[in-house]
Amino acid sequence: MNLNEIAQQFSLTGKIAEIKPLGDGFINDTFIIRTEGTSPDYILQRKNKNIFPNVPAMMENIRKVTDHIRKKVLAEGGNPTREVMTVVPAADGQLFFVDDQGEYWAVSVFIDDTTAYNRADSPALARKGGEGIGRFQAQLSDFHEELTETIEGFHNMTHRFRQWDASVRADAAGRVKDIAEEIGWIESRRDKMLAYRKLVDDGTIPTRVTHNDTKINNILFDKDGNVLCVIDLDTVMPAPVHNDFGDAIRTYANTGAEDDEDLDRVSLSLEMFRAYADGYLSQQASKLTQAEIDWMAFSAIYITFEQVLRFLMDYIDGDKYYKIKSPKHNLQRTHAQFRLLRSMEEQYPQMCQIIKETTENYRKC
Ligand code: GN1
Ligand code: MG
Repeated sequence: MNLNEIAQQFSLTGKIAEIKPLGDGFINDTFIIRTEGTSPDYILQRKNKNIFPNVPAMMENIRKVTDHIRKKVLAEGGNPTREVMTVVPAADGQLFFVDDQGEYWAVSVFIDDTTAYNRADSPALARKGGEGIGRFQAQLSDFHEELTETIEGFHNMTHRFRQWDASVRADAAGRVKDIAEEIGWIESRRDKMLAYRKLVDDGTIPTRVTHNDTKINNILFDKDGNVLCVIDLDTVMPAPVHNDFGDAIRTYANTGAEDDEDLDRVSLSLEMFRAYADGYLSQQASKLTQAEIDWMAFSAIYITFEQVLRFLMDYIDGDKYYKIKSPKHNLQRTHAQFRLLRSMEEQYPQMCQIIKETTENYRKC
């Protein structure tokens, strides 16, 4: 089936004018469906079934979460067609369509007049981004329906190390012998990372409903620079709030690119860190527990470490998970994310101080 035939399986209004690739996600394939006249445009996605083993359950998660947020937006007098994703069902009422190759497709309404960024270009934008994720988490704070874990142990380091040990042992692509140094980066931090996870497992750090993939390009900003809508909801699951904070800092506060070939461009910007933290804590400081606040700065280290591990593990596995643009792309990503991790480790005391001051500031209000 071609893209046009697939798009026609969904309940679209308007006649399809064209379908073109969109964005640069690493997992799903994304297209925009342009329609004629005044009908809305749509986002068409081939969901990666190798990575999401239960796409129907994932779409059901997204339906529940977007229904919940839509009610909140309506109650606040907002615009429900722009401030939350709208999933478009297939003609048979299902939230997905399976094509003749067994591939899973889903459609949502395209929200126009928005901007997506790959990096925060100003502290003002970082502040708005933090505020937007703080609001997103707050909107879901009273969401109590069941959610499926769409990717097992997504940010669970115990699980990640289990996968890691198996990958290194299997050495599927024969690359382990060339990356002893990089493997050492992972091993030397193993205990520290597992110690954090223990606090989640024993309940010291609570679990709430979080996004889990808050890199900056998963957020749509309006023309005034405010967060309009949080997209890419495939990984919304119960998890510590830290995942969203840490993953956002990994992109908002990186002075270089995620896969920068010039490592000297990569570092953590404390200015962006402060701005994002300020926006986030303006929404959440009074709602989080002290343990959540105490581990907030560390979460940037944790998630960036996890990203180093995941990129390197995919390199070891022979590039099975992430889309790559060159043969050593996953290794390049590993190096760039490790440089960011080192920069965070060096500035960790300052990061902690910023979280402390900002929290006190908002708790006083
Ligand atoms: C993937 O799909 P995308 O590009 O938004 C990945 C994230 C990684 C990110 C790295 C489901 O996000 O976990 O942090 O790439 N998503 C999944 O940039 O694995
Ligand atoms: Mg994305």
